[in-house]
Amino acid sequence: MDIYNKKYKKIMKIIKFLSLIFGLIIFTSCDDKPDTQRFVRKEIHSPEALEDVKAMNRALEIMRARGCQDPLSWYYQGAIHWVPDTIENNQLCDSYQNFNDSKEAWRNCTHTKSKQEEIHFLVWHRMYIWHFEKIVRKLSGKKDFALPYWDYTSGDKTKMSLHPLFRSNNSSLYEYCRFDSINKGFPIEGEIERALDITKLMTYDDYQLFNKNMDRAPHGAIHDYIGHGNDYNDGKLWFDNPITGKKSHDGLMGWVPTAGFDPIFWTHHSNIDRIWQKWTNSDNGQMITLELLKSVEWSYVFFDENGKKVKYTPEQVYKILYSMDYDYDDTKVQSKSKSNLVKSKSQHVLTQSSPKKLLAGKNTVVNLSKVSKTKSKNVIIEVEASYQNVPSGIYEVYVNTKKRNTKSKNFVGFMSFFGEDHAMPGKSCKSGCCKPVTADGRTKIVFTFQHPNSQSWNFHFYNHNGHSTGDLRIDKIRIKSN
Ligand SMILES: [Cu+2]
Repeated sequence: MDIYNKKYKKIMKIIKFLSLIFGLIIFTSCDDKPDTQRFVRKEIHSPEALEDVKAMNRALEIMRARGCQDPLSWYYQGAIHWVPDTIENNQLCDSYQNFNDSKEAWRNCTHTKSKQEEIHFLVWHRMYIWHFEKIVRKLSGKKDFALPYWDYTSGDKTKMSLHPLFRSNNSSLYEYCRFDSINKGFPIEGEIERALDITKLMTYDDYQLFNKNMDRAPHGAIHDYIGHGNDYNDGKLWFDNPITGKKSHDGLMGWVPTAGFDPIFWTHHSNIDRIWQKWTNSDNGQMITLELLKSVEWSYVFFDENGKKVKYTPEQVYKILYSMDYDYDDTKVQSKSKSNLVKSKSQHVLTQSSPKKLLAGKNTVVNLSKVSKTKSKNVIIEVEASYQNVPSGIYEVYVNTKKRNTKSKNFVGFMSFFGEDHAMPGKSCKSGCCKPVTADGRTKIVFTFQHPNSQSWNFHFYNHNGHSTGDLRIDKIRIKSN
């Protein structure tokens, strides 16, 4: 009996040992091949990103060699963002002469004048660059490829310069139709640096307002800068535009219909996507709701890495939006566990004024005479402006101070005009009208900011060089309860 017992214990020990080894094998093999791989988007100048930049270069070389009919070509992918309405004698794509020749999924970005579809700005671009990333992964052969991001809001001069592979003229990531300073290796500098301060942006606690203000700066500011530098209204810059085949004051990035053709576009939007996720993860951040996403109809059609069309319903977009297969090297892409703040929808006007004041010189002051009485901590400020000629440059709005400091509590926000010269001919408006106009026939634009409540409202509008204001006019300012 004793011997039997000893043998039994020995066998049990062996079984235990074997099952431990077996379990370990299963565990480690699972670890090696996770069901869902997560990709890491890296800061473009970091040593870790170098292989990804090289992979992007390889892929773009292949994509540039493919014809514009091919969804995996450089041209097709750029045209999904937008393509000029007419291109006579199109050297790069002879099957496209005007917008009637548009191919599936072309001309779909969310930068149009109506501003209705702006609610899709961050979401659509997230989906767009994600599909591009899959294509590059496949074509480059780099199985863990992730789209690098250009960290221009860091304040670090090295990070704010263009990656060498994007400015070496034998690289497929090079584009000569850019503001030459960055192609020469200088960091982003000058007046634009003010618009890259995201301090105020990160204080927003409302998705719509965050999305709107992000679109203006840093997003629009970077497009304008790469397209024309700080002072493009001077009209000194001339580019041979390879997309239109004409001379232009705009580099590719400075104009919506050509922006998607400059490879820098992808790393710019990778950073916009990262800042959005950083905000989402912060205490102030809010997720977009499905209801909001569905409030304006918009097309989500892309191509996968095999060139197959993928069409998403809003529900499908919403399902994957915060559970993407990538993270950033400093930010996790994830949904929020905290539920959205429920806000009262009953905004009402506390005070308003219709100054109809043309901006002149560096500083224009607009005073609101009436004092607003409300107990709420924050208010909404709506600045309704209009113009005949699209203004250029960046404008800073302050309240109750002459001092310019984008970190101060008097700083209201930025106004910029990227996308304002962009209508949608031949495309029926999805919602509302294409171009809101004032009673006297000027193009209207409304900037919406959140700001701490105040007893007096003396607005200061700044334009750094004072001569690019064109005929920009401040028509109305409304202070609303939040
Ligand atoms: Cu953009």
